[in-house]
Amino acid sequence: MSPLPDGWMHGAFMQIYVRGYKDSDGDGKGDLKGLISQLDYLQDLGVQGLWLMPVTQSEDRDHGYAVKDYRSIEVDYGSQADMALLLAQAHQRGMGVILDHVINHASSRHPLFLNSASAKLNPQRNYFVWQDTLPLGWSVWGQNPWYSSGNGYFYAPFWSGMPDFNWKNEQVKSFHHDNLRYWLNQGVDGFRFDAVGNLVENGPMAWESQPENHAIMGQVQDLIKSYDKRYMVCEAPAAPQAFGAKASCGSALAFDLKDNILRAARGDATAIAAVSQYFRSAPAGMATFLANHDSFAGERIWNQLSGNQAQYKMAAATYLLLPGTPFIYYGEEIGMANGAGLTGDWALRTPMSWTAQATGFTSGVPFRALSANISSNHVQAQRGVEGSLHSVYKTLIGLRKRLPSLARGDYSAAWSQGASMGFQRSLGTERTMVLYNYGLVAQNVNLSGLGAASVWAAEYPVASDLMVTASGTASLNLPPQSVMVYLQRN
Ligand SMILES: [Ca+2]
Ligand SMILES: [Ca+2]
Repeated sequence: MSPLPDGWMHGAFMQIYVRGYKDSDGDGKGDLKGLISQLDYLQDLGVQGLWLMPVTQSEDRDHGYAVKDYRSIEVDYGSQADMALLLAQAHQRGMGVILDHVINHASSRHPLFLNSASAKLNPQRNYFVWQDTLPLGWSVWGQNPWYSSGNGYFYAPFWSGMPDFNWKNEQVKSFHHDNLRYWLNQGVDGFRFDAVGNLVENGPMAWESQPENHAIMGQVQDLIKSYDKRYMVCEAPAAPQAFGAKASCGSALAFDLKDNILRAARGDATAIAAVSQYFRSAPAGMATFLANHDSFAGERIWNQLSGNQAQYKMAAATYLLLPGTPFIYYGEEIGMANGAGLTGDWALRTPMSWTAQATGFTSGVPFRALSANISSNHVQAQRGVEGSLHSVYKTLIGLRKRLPSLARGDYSAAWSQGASMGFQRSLGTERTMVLYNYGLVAQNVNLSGLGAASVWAAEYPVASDLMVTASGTASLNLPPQSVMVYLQRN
């Protein structure tokens, strides 16, 4: 039985790069013990789930996606005992922990690949994708994905050091299912699956989002859901909603929503309309987010919004109050900027800004440059400070926690008009209404279709009740760059 409360997976998650989060032993690299020491911080923020980027042994010894072992913990991060302690401590705080599972590829130093590459007749040859002669006509993201090993060509679209598994081989399925069970049996609460759009290849023009991928992930979902209160979410940037469907992953990261949220935060009426419509058709299990660890998904939000805090708060208020499961990227809640002097993915994967100096992260020398705005944007400066980004995140996460309709209710009555939008959420008898004005001037909005003569209490911010007329209409004034949350009383 899971120790977690029902519906825990509809609360806010924190995506954590363990190497960058908190160092416990002074070697300059974050680790599991360091993360455990910050669980109180995460609980206080209201987080209900943690997504840990890969934590098992990797060849890269950095991001961890070049997996060398699917079971033993990365030595920089700690031990199996540390993982068990993390799970126990997180569960005590009502938080679930999901692990990044790299299902499409492994490190070229993984024993299975070394065997596979050793000889054409090796019994493990077919764990990976091989051709005797160089296949022609392939271009994946502008590159030839085939590499020579001396006795054939293997397929590795992400990097020659990360060859793709052969998902047409049933043994590959068993291998991954066994590893998933291994972690589930230890009490892990689920997984984030990497690159599920790339599982099966059917030819040079058919290497992405192939129909077989959905069946593979549907079977994975069956396995995971056979355990109590587990959760999974998939990464499929090219087709998020198809993988978010019930018969596929059941939940997928909403790559097709984040840019419109940021445009909405800047006041773009077309984007505001698109955001208001998104969950009318998108699977309710979509996982919303603004940015993550990959530069293809954008820079740190602080950089994307040029440090505009009012817009930043509007973006947060948008995805934290929509359906689905929101994923916060570590440091986002304090407006951490890209790393100083870094480019690409490294700029997004810097030590967490706990205090104004590196000493908040490590007593040693940090493994990478710090965030460019650590002197101004750090936890110590913002925690408990009214109006800070941290306080706004905490308040919004708290609203989602306190009002179950916001966390997992239906989505209805969505509208937008210029710089404003609104929607209702309902679960059982609880009905909430969320209203936004992204514009720089106040907006008067006329609402209709509300319960005749109903009364709505302002849950956020403090405001007077909203009184609905006998014909079900109400009008109110939305201040510039504001969000209002109402709860129906009768
Ligand atoms: Ca360490
Ligand atoms: Ca593949």
